[in-house]
Amino acid sequence: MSALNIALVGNPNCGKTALFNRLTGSRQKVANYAGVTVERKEGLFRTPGGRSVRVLDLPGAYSLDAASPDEAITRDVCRGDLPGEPVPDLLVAVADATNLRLHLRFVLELRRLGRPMVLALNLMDQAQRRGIHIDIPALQARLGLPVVETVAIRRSGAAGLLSVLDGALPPAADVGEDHGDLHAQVSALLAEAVRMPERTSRIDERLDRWLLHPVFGLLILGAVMFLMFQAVFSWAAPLQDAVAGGIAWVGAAIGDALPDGPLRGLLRDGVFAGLGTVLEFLPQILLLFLFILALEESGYLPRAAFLLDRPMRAAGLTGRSFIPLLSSFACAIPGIMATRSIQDPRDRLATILVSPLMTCSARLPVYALLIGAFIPRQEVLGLFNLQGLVLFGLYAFGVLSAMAVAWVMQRLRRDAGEHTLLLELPSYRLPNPLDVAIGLWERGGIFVKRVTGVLLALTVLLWFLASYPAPPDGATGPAIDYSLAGMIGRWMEPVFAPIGFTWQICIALIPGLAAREVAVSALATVYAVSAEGDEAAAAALGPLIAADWTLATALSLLVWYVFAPQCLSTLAVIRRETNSWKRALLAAGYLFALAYAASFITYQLARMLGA
Ligand SMILES: Nc1nc2c(ncn2[C@@H]2O[C@H](COP(=O)(O)OP(=O)(O)OP(=O)(O)O)[C@@H](O)[C@H]2O)c(=O)[nH]1
Ligand SMILES: [Mg+2]
Repeated sequence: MSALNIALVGNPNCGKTALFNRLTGSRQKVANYAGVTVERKEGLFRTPGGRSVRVLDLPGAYSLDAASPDEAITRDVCRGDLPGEPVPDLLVAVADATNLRLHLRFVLELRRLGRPMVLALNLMDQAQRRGIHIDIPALQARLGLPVVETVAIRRSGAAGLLSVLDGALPPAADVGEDHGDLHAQVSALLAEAVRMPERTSRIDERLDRWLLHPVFGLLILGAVMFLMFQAVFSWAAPLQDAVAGGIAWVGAAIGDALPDGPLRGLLRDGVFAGLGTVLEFLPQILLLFLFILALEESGYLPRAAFLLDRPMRAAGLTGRSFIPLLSSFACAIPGIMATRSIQDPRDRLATILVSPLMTCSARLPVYALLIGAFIPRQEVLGLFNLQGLVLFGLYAFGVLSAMAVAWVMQRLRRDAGEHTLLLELPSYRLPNPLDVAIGLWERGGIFVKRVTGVLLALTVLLWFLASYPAPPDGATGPAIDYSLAGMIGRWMEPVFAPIGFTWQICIALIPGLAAREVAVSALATVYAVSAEGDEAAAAALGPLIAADWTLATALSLLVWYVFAPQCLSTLAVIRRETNSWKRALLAAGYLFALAYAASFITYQLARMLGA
């Protein structure tokens, strides 16, 4: 017997993906705001009764009249209009039980499709907590559909749905006497089957009074963001020291254990110097993700989007761009994907083009290395740490530049359409520590995989280039001077001399084009190979560059990293999401131009000021 095809459909943020994960045991991204899922995802599972089921998780939609690209996917799957995608045998309409007035509207619209359908009332735990009483048999009779209760975040929370799947397929929904408007029908259903307490959520109201306040709200938002960046620098420091200590110890052990020769060189100066330096930043990256994950689950993000709508409009974006841009702090790729929930195509394009300016986590190793080497770790006003302040400044610089670019783009376009921001504000929720821990584990895993995959390959390649051809007999300088990499670096040097880059930086930029954090491991490799004598090679990269570069060079490189589009995957995603090579090239071109210009100004200014 072939698998039963079911699809999870419903308004945004009702828990479709949580239910999908519960059914299939997978770990698709779940978060407490609308528009998390932007693509359909399929999974397979077997019911307790032994039936095999193929389930589709769909992007949330408010109606079948799609307004944004992600909603269009849902509409097409429900109608069977998507080529290569079979019409689902059963639609599982998912509704947030605490928000039925909104969610039942879409359920009624889906019922009009006349397909076999079951209604899953999700978030029943929350509904019960708030004293919402739902008369299931009455609702079932009124709708002419099986209705089940689910709690997607609980272990056995999908039992009711599973037993429906094990039984005979419900008949096609009856659309016979369905006319009249949806709004009136929802009111009638609610009147008959749902009893709500007077106030649905007092906590939400109280919190919103402060968090959505035009002045305090913005202040609190600023404080949250600032805390996040301070934490990344100060709280991670002890952990980082521990990691760095461990790495140094392993490095020394390798150096001692191996006989002198190419293998020792490759392992110690190539693999070890490269990977070690990047791994050192894992604690900071995890801390950043911890903040983002907790914010995502809390329900605060749509509020922040709402608060920032007005200032963002002044810059030519809207509050809708906030969540995609915030995700870009972790990585621009999910950020760019998240723009699918933006309805206006021009707003969406503007958001895509500026999202690489949000400081992604891959830049953190570069920033942290340079800040650690050049900025003293001192207290400012007895409260802040200067290194944290500089880091915050770099993030802020990225954000301000994005606003400036968006503003220019808005000037260039002619139709300045006004859309009001309609955002659903979800209930506040304390993030579940276990979920956050799992999320961290996964993202940490992705980082380590990247480090050990692409990075390792590029680092080893660079080590070969930096070590061969070997210096001639009687040569006095370090080996890299005679190598291929040395030649390439010297050949590039004139182009980058006006912005203060040394030839070693030029070499590191090449593998760094593939992914930003590779530049750090590349620098480590270049310096390890170019160091004279073992002591220098064993020393960490920070002190080496602190001795070799001027402050002006370091500042110029920091600013370069604010802009330079050194990430092939981001460019590939831009090309896919805009469906245009031209736009991907436009993004790369404008970012490189900005990077060069900004570094030039920084370097020349810093030199004038004597840095
Ligand atoms: N308390 C509780 N929380 C739930 C339940 N189901 C989902 N959630 C939470 O609700 C939020 C939204 O869940 P998602 O699964 O991302 O919702 P979605 O319907 O896939 O949302 P979109 O992809 O944006 O359409 C997350 O914070 C979940 O952890 C539930 O039954 N009870
Ligand atoms: Mg989802």
